[in-house]
Amino acid sequence: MKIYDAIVQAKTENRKLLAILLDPDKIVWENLGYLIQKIYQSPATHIFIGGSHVQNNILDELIVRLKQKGDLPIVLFPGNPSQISDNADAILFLSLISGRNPDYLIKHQVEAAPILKKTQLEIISTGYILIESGSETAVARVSNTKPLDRNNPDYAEHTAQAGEMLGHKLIYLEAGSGAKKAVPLEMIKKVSDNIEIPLIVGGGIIDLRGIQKAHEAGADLVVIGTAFENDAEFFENHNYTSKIINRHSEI
Ligand code: 1GP
Repeated sequence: MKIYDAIVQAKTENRKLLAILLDPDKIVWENLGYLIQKIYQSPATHIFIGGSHVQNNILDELIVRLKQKGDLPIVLFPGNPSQISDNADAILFLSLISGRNPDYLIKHQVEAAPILKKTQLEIISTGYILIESGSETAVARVSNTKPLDRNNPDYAEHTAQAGEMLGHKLIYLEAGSGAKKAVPLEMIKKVSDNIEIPLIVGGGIIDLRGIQKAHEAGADLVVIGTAFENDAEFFENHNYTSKIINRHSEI
């Protein structure tokens, strides 16, 4: 089954999904074996890979190592068109629809198109919406865009709806990696209640309760990056009760 179809099916069945985000630039390579072991022992259903300055050779090696040890779907979450590896299973083909910078709305996508045409990657068009999170995040700085007001869920809803009408297959509400404040739960609920396509939420979620709350508010897939990066035992010794799909199932 295609990765996107499986996400839609999980949404239909109200099975919640969880992605661990790996930034190859931040990985301590000596510890990679241990890190991979912890990923496959965790409740994660997907592995996302992305970062700001990733080199392709590092990306390829990381994916090969991950695939040697397990079979979670590996989804590229690229910061720019150089971060494409045919070894992955899919790519979130992002358009930063909260921003007004044409480079991140369409220019990078035009550059990536001929590269993607040569790969077997499943391409998942994603409306990417950056939400203000208490201080400037790397994604706001690099993209040179202004995040949406975190106190205006209506505007986030309309932005997500426009993304859906434009044909995006996923909406990603992003507070930014290492954000001080995660996406407000009220905003997650408002957006989730008013779009049909699956909703990804990430940025600034630091504990299992935060994952669970985002799921309960309506996120179909939650992304956890920094917290796992800082502590590979993040998922251990916690009583996580949200309905995360078992990683050994068909996804
Ligand atoms: C960033 O949403 C992801 O793009 C994850 O953010 O690193 O804060 O978990 P964190």
